Amino acid sequence: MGFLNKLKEGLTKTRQGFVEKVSGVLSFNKAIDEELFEELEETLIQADVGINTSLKLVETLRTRVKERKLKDASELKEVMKEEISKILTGDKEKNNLLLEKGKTNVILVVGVNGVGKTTTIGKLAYLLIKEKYKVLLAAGDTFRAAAIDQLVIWGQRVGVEVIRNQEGSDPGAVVFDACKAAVSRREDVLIIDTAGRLHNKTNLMEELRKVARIIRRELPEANVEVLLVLDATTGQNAISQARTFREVVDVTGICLTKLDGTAKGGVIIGIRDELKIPIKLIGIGEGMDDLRDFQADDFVKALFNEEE
Ligand SMILES: Nc1nc2c(ncn2[C@@H]2O[C@H](COP(=O)(O)OP(=O)(O)O)[C@@H](O)[C@H]2O)c(=O)[nH]1
Ligand SMILES: [Mg+2]
Repeated sequence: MGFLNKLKEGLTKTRQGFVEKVSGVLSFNKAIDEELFEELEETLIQADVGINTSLKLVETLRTRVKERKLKDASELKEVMKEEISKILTGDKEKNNLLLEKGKTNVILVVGVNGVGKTTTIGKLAYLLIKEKYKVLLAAGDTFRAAAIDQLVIWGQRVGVEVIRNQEGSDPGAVVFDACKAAVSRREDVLIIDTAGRLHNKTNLMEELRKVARIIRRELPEANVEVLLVLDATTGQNAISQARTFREVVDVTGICLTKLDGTAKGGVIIGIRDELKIPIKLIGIGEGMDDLRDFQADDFVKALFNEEE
C-alpha cells in the first residue's frame, strides 16, 4: 500500500471523530447561524484541535462567510478545508528538514519517553539512505541498555552504523565521539537519539542543553535540526510537552508519530497553530516505511478521504 493510502487508512478514527462530525454539522440545507458556529466550535474542541485553535478557526470561518456571502452550511466545508490547510502549511519554506548535501547535518531528536524517538530515527535513517545521504546514528539515550540495543537493531536493519557507549555513560561523551566520527567519515547526516525521562526534568534538561552545546562547539558549521517528537495519541498533552522542551532547546521541527489508529489526529492542527513550529515529519506505523515528509495538502486530502 502506498503511503497516502496508508495515511488515509490510519486516519480513519480521526476522520470519524472529526471530519464526519464536522460534515454532519455542515450539512446541506442548513442555515449558517450562530447556533451552527457554536456547534462547529464544540465539534472541533472535542476532536482535539484545541480550544484556542478551534475558536480561531471558527472566527475565520465567520469572516469568510461574510466576505463570500455564503448562505448554506454545506458551502463551509470547502472553506474549512482551505483554512486547515493554511494553518498546517504555515510558512512553506520552513517545512523541510534542514539538510544540505556537502555539509554536515545534525538532527538532534528530543521528546519524552515512549513517543517514538528511536523508532523515528530508524525510519528516518532509512528514508535518508534512499535519498543517497550517508547517515550515522548516535545512541545518546544511555540511561537503559535496552534503549541502546534498540537503536543498534535499527542501525542493522537499515544498514547504518551506530556510535554508542555503555549503559549509564555520559551522553555528552557519546555525542562528542559521534561528532568527531561524522567529520572524519564525511557523513552527511548525524542523527542523535536522546533520553526522555521527564520525571527528572532538571537533569534531562541539563543533559539536553549540554548535548546541544557540544554539537555547536564540535560542528560549528553544521546545520542543526532539533526535531521534537510528539505522540498524536496524547492529544493536548503533546502541546504542553512541546512547551517544556522549547524552554530548553531551540526546537526547529516536529515529528508527529502514531497518527495511525488514533482518534486524536486533530491535534496536529492545534500543534501547528499554537506552537508555530513546522511539522516536518509524520509517523503512521512501526515499520521502516512508515515515516514521511509532512505535506499539508496531502494530509488534508487524506483526512477528508479524497482522491489524490
Ligand atoms: N503505531 C505506531 N507506533 C509507533 C510509531 N512510532 C513509534 N511507535 C511505537 O511506539 C513505541 C515507543 O517507541 P520508541 O521509539 O521506543 O520511543 P522513544 O522512547 O521515544 O524512543 C514503540 O513500540 C514503537 O514501535 C508510529 O508512528 N505508529
Ligand atoms: Mg528511545
